[in-house]
Amino acid sequence: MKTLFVFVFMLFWSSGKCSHPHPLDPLTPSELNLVRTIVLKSHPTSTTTHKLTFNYIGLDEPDKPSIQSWLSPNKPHHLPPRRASVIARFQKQSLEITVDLSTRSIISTKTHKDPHGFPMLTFGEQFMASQLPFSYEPFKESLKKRSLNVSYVVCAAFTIGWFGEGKSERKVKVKCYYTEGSANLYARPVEGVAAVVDLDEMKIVGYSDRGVIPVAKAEGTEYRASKMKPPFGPELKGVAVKQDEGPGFTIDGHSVSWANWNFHLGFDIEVGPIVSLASIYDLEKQEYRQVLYKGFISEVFVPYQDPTEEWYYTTYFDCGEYGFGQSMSSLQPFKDCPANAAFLDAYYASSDGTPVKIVNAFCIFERHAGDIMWRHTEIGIPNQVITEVRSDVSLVVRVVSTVGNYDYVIDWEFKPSGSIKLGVGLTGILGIKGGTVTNRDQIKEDIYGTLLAENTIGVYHDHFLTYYLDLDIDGEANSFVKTSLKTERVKDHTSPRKSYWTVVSETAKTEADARLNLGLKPYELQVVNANKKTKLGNKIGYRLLPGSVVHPLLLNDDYPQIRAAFTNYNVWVTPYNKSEKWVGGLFVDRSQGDDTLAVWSMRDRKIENEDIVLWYTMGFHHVPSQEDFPVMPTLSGGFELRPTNFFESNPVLKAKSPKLVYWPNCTSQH
Ligand SMILES: *[C@@H]1O[C@H](CO)[C@@H](O)[C@H](O)[C@H]1NC(C)=O
Ligand SMILES: *[C@@H]1O[C@H](CO)[C@@H](O)[C@H](O)[C@H]1NC(C)=O
Ligand SMILES: [Cu+2]
Repeated sequence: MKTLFVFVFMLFWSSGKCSHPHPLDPLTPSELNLVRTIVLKSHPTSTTTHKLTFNYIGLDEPDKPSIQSWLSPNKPHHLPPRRASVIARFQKQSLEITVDLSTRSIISTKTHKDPHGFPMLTFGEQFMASQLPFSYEPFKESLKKRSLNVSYVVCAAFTIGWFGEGKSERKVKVKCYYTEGSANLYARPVEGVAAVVDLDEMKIVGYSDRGVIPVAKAEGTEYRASKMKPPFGPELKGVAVKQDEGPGFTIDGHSVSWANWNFHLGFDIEVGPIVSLASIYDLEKQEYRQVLYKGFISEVFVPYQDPTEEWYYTTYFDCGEYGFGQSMSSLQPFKDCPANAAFLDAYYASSDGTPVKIVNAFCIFERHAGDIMWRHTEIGIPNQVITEVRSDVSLVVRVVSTVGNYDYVIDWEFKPSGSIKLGVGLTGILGIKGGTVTNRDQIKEDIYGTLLAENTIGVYHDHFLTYYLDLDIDGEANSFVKTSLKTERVKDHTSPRKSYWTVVSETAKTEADARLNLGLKPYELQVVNANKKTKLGNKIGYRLLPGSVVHPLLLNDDYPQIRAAFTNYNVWVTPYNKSEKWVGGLFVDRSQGDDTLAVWSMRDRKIENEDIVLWYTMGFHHVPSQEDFPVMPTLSGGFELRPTNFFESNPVLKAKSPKLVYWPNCTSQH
């Protein structure tokens, strides 16, 4: 057997070095520090009585015209003013502050005295709240009652939603877990015990112990390789990646170019990765053409389906409450991403405004999955067999956001054919409830989940991911075209066939025309530029190919669903409005549903031949199974944006297949 020379390499890219600044670049550590200094200077009491908490600091994006003029080749390349958006908690009020970094000044401050909802929870706030039970006597009593050793108890803060209360306070519930003998804390809740914490006061204002429910045993919950006992398997063989000519992409700051694609990769503490200004090179027109002005996951809604006292409020908004960007994990080279990946770091502001670095927050790699870009074998011509195959390569941008127990693998995949595939993988640990049940035979009433192990119930839940997709197909003025596939009966007797299907297209005039539920009827959904046509007269467009389609199963008047009314339809289209970016509203924690996409869309604005935004909700209903325990094999879903009459013909007709790479001292490869 030949020994393969395993030669692998990694590319590390460090921010700021010799790169060209871009107006959409996320705030740098020094910019975050400057924002902090400017805001604290104008809120002097923050150092004494009431501390100021920075719940959000992000780039206040320059408006579209100034980005466009910065991009245009004949304008001078001075950056539009750098501005930051700040949401802070100060003296029990939420502040919305805009800071100008070049003039080092505050441009505006808006105080939200009694908002319906509160800002995102910082890691600092979550940590402080989670420590409070340990100095709270009734909690110590509860542990004693259960014979639990306090040194193995860990706690975490959970958002509590809104259930019709008139005035709501900024409260969370703190629940605890047992870590003795296993790192899988989520599998071992100290069920029935919860402390209510007022985040502004940072103290316990309520406490309940609803009786002893046994903590599940440690056995069978572990997932660390070092703690596993034989037998091991299945055994998987390795493969190495080698690119003699280096990677096919270049990264300049946050701008990425690869094959026929260019885009900018940004970051936000609330929503995570932001892909902007994606454009594709048209071989025939000899120019780059705009596809996506901006795309990101605006919200991830995860309602659990247990209505009992301990669980009814468990209806998470992972972006607006926990920060999908803040929760991004450092990617592990060779494991989270292949050997040919390059990595980028990200920075966000902590509670006190100081920057925190997420090392290897993004990875970017070329995917050689062994797939076929296109092919044909022709045997119809006498005495010849023609076979033409082009192998596919794509570029993937990946992040993993670990929101407590769950890990979301988020992929943006660019294909030379013009498709953008958006992938979502769910893995990590289930939301688990403790119980007295040890076998299914004992279950008499609904336990709202699946029995996964003794005293361990995986609670039913959903994951809804709502994507913000500001497609600018060959320019800003776009329309949304909904094409139904309709069965027609052959009326006269000209054909032996009785039926066929054809298409009926309709351009959405206002927002109401574009609210759609998918999966029930066949639709072709397109964002088109009606002002530009192909040579043959077809409207230039991009199509939304839905993947994992889900619809909410909660009642429309249920409180979590009112807050998440943006999931009522899979598709919505709105006219572009800079402030409509977070689909659940500006203040999502304990929100009351009065600032969601469902409310904005009620204005029924004109969306024909306008700069429009497509909102798409995909997701999963999750009935846990034993295979999801103790850690869940990745469950994948996604959708695709695909050019449709955007090009004059197959844009990869003349694509060259990737060159073969030879291993040294190896002849068996060809
Ligand atoms: C609790 O656990 C710690 C750490 O293992 C140990 O040192 C301590 O003796 C334990 N306490 C009791 C009461 O068992
Ligand atoms: C933009 O959206 C916000 C929030 O929905 C709204 O208050 C504002 O009036 C909108 N602006 C325009 C020009 O429609
Ligand atoms: Cu799930």
